[in-house]
Amino acid sequence: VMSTFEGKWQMTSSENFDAYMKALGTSFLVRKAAAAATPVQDIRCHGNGRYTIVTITSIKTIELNFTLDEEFDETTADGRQAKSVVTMAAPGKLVHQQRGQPEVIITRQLEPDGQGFVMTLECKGVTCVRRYKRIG
Ligand code: DKA
Repeated sequence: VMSTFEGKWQMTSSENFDAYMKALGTSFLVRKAAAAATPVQDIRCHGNGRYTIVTITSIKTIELNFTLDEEFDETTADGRQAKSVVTMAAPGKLVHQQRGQPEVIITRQLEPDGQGFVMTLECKGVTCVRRYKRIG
């Protein structure tokens, strides 16, 4: 059925996001603005491992284009430059590594029913967990 990341997803909960952003070195004002955001992620699969992830908030919209297993240059939401790579580590488990200063690993794990995913963001031993539910 819908056991795919393709679709639109709305954030429903977030834990430890402020601590994660502090570990990234994000400024106070950006942390406060980001904490207030309830993002929608629009994920599209174009075939041959090509993906687009658009993260929409009232502050800004961030578009990520990548091919699985291929390194790309990324400017992150908070303005860091990274050499990034995204892999499908297991079916329904997308792992996004941002190699830079500091190192970040972002995992999206699809729920078995395909109606939600858990996003885990890790930096310097600090882990943030954000849950998303399917809205389209
Ligand atoms: C996520 O996709 C984590 C990133 C959210 C970015 C919010 C906007 C940040 C503005 C600096 O859930």
